[in-house]
Amino acid sequence: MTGHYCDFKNADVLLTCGSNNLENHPVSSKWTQRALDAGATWIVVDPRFTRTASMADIYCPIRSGTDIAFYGGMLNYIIENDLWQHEYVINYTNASYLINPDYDFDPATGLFSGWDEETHSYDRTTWGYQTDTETEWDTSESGAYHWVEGEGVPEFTPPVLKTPKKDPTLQDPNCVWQLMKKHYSRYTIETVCDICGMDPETLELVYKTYASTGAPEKSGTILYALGQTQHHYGSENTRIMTLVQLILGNVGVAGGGLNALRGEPNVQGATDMAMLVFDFPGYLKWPHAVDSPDLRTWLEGQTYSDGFYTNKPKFFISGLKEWFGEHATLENDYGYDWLPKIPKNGADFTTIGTFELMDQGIMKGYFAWGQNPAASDPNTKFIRNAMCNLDWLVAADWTETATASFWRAPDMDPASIQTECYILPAALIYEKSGTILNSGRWLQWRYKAVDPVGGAKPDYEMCDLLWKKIVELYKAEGGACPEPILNTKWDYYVDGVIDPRPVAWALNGYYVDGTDFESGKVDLLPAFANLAADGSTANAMWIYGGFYNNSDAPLDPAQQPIGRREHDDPGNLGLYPSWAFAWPANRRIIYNRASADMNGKPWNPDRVLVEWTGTEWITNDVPDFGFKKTNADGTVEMIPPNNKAFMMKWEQNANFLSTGMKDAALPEHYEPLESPTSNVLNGLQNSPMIKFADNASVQKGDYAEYPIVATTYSITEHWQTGAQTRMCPVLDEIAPKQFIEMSEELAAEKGIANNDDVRVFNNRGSVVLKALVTKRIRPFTINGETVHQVGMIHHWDWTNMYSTGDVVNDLTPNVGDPNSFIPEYKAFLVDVEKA
Ligand SMILES: Nc1nc2c(c(=O)[nH]1)N[C@H]1C(S)=C(S)[C@@H](COP(=O)(O)OP(=O)(O)OC[C@H]3O[C@@H](n4cnc5c(=O)[nH]c(N)nc54)[C@H](O)[C@@H]3O)O[C@H]1N2
Ligand SMILES: Nc1nc2c(c(=O)[nH]1)N[C@H]1C(S)=C(S)[C@@H](COP(=O)(O)OP(=O)(O)OC[C@H]3O[C@@H](n4cnc5c(=O)[nH]c(N)nc54)[C@H](O)[C@@H]3O)O[C@H]1N2
Ligand SMILES: [Mo]
Repeated sequence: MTGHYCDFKNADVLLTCGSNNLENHPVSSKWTQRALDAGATWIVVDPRFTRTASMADIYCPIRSGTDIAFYGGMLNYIIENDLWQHEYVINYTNASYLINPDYDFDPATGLFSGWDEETHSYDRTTWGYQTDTETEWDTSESGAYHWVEGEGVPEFTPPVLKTPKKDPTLQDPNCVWQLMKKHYSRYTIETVCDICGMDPETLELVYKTYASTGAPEKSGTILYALGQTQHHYGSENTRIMTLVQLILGNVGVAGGGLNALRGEPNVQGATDMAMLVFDFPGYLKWPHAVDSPDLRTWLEGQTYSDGFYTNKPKFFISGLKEWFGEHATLENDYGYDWLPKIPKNGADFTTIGTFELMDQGIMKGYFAWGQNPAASDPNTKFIRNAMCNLDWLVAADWTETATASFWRAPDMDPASIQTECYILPAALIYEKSGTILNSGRWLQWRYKAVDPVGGAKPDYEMCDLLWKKIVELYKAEGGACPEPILNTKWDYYVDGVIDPRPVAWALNGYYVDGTDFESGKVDLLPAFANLAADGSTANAMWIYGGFYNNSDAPLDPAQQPIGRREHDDPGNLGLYPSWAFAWPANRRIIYNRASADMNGKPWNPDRVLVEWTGTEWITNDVPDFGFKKTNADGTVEMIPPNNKAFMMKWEQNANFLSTGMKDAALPEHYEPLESPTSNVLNGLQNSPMIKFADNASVQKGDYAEYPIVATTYSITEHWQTGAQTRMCPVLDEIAPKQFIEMSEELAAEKGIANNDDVRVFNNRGSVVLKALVTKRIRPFTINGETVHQVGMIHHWDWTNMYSTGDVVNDLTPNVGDPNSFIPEYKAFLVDVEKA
């Protein structure tokens, strides 16, 4: 999230699209309700009339998988009707930047320029800017980048700042604005309705209502989650929402922003910590065998030419310093060579790729640690069978999940499966302490309430036991490459016992001199601004810098910024800066410079995040821009307003057209892998970069055989695979059975009555669920034909003592997005019949 839950109350218009936030994120409703009480309008866009929709002012149905068409149409509507925020777009975005004249998008082929059929990827050169001037970093004694020359800083050639050519009148045919305008001019109301299936009046009302937030003083917020992300173009779905929010001037303002309602506790923290295969903690890039074989190539490839990421070497070297401690030195590139490198085809090691490796017998051992892929991952029948090829499987969980007992699934033959399965009993959240982050990026400390039951242990204790054994073996036997293991810093103990508080010191960062974890003496860094690239600071997660910085009480979370619980609220905007700690730097609304005009005057005087008085900045939120500087003589000077509102980009302006994504320069509509219609917007059915679609395991189904669009989702009463909630008899009593929602029309066509058992099937699997025949789902008219959609909840499997059922993921396709590798759980084809 760029904002946080409390900020919903500041919105003039709320748009929930691709989330059922009342059901899945109930606390958000407290803040959306405050907006409604203050007169806001709420729009919900969802294939079905959800519990959230029942509270909204406007409900707009949409066929699953077509959100890019919906938002592309909105962009077109806003541009055509001149409803965009001119001053914001011209000054704070790259709308005026000139793009390479060879840039092109061809609707006939559905491809952007630079497509290479052989490598099946884009060369993104033609999506880049035309350069105006080139500036080298000033590393002289008085220069801003003098630190590059410092002792201990590894040698690298700093990047050259290539300032792009611009046309502030936005008239040049090669400027981003004109290219974007042309691109979305194809997305007319009629075309969008044909693709998405809503009626033109409703669609226009949605567009008009949301576009009203283009007025400078108005703000609109978008709440989204899996309805947007779980598609093979899920990242582009997310990006097109950014385009809408930028064109309306809704990013960086109170009551605006892109608000992904996060899922599992603690998915925000896990993502920060590099749960994704291509990440290094704090959203830095993990070393790659081809792109960054050594430290120098990493530094040269990753360091930005301008903006805040010019500091990346400081974050990364401090990261290595924490990873390898005293063993990380300038001479050995701070241990860079000891980090494993992502091989050329890194996709193999994503979740979907992992099971292909298992299927091929290449991956022989598997840890399912606090996850239940035999029920939660796509194409679970294939996954169960792939698991049979494992020599061993370890499940660290508090209960015997479907994964731990995959061999016991109704369709398996245990006698023929040789996999050795272990369960490590895990303590649950109430039985251990540590940090957790909410959707708004707030770090909070959780205290242990009770001791773990039986032999269960906190996950970090299990890791520690495992780690010690591995080190012991490497010490005794050497092995192929013992250095990475033997040189890793692992001293997170208090009185000899593994403990999350020393981990917090590492996450916050500290001065290496003056710190010795083992004796408990730490010199914690005030903030990430204090990080250095010369080995003098260590930090496991630069974005957390400052959350745990009180060196006088290193063992007491309550005396740290993370432990604050004050209610002060400057500006009365729900910022609560003294409640817990929000990364980065306790900033509640990211890009908050964009909340004020070029003179630093807030667009809305009642929603002041930052304001330039003429001599200084008023700051209700922590400023997200260079707002002051310290001179050589130590005096501090305020920096007057300028156009640098997005300092995490090297341009310091937000991007509409961009080279940042692998699959498109501008988000473009493609159909889901399995779709009931053909793509009418361009000549390509699926995104050219869809991942894993050629794998035999996918078994793509066709419309002729499986004519019904299906989606999956959650309900309040259960949690994901139900491993936890189906163990609660009260929850099973409220929500005892897995159901499929279908329209009255489809039910009549198939001779199905409410509460009947229904078989749902496609090439991958077949499951039996209860029919929930409802008016909440209506048939769509898509490109002139009637198309039915159904929705299924997915909280069941064969395990559990109270409530069992079929695994809905037996039906979902194991294809993914090329940027995030998220599976396409939200749109695929099935057929149904009375069981
Ligand atoms: N009680 C409870 N709370 C939960 C969870 C739970 O299992 N139970 N899970 C947690 C987790 S891990 C997560 S990630 C979040 C998920 O939070 P949400 O994303 O809010 O939950 P979902 O129910 O998966 O899907 C949201 C909506 O997307 C709609 N949808 C389906 N396809 C499309 C589409 O193509 N476009 C659009 N616009 N909408 C579509 C569905 O009809 C559904 O109403 O919830 C978290 N909260
Ligand atoms: N069809 C379909 N499939 C989906 C989705 C969908 O919308 N549709 N949603 C997807 C999403 S967003 C998600 S996040 C995934 C979720 O997928 P999973 O994470 O595989 O599902 P959970 O049921 O949340 O499993 C979490 C497991 O962790 C255990 N656990 C809880 N606390 C702890 C702990 O402290 N330590 C340890 N070691 N274990 C613990 C629980 O008992 C449970 O077995 O499912 C995905 N699958
Ligand atoms: Mo999730």
